[in-house]
Amino acid sequence: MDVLVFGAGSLGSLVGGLLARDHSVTLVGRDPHIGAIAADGLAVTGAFDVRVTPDAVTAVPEDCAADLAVVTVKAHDTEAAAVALADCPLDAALSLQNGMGNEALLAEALDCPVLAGTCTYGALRDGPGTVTCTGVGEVVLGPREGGTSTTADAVGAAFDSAGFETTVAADMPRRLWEKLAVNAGINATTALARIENGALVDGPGTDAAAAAARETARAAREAGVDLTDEAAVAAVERVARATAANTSSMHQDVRDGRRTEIDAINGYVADRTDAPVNRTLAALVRAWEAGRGLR
Ligand code: KPL
Repeated sequence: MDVLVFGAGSLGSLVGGLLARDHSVTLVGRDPHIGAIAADGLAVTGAFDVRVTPDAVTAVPEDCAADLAVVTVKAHDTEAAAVALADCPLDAALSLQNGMGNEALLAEALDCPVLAGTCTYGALRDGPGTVTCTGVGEVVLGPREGGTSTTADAVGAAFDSAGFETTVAADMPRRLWEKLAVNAGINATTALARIENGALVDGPGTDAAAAAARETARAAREAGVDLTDEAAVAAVERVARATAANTSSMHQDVRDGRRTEIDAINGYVADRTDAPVNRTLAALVRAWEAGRGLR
């Protein structure tokens, strides 16, 4: 498959790097990371040990036709991604982003089926031209409204052949809410406490993470999606364990002084239900962003 990965941050680099083992991949991202990949290739370390040589560019190329665009930008950059990809002849697009509503934004702009996806691989970018896989999770993808499609099956087969733990799912709306519960539990808590994901398996932050996940499950049920408190809390524990060595994406954002995805994660939950834990986590991360002039 010809695959365009839009957003070569930590997760996009890991996904693009692993896909490049079996597919023709173009990574779209920022310098100096992209310049280093264009010059010397991309090293994927940690749970993998591979060097691949995908095309690497800082803007969507003129000839951007692809079988698949994988969107991995931060939730607040989805609109910009949709604009950048709007004129590309694509057979399919797949969002592997945190937060809710990304697929709908992409579908408004793109003239191809847009699949929903979740990815629980831990990814850490430690320097230009390298990405470390700090935990092997799972890629789950499928039609964004649920059900089955031949496009989802073909994209699932492409991830599978590149060695990803892959599930093609018919219940993506529920899966997206479950992933939101994982991010609501892990991301802000690890960012505020400056801890790795594994510290939430059994530590002083575990109850706060579980409470944020339970509130997310309630918001899901109020939106008509059947996600139990137990399933949401179990998903947080499972992902914290599988990605124990990972610095969550929000922790990386705070560490590096960047705007976070707080609005699309804990803020999204707090806007939808009575969610004191998510409201507090969102307020604290927003206070940090405001202090840094990031909002
Ligand atoms: O999605 C993630 C993130 O950090 O944004 C997890 C799966 C929690 C891995 O850290």
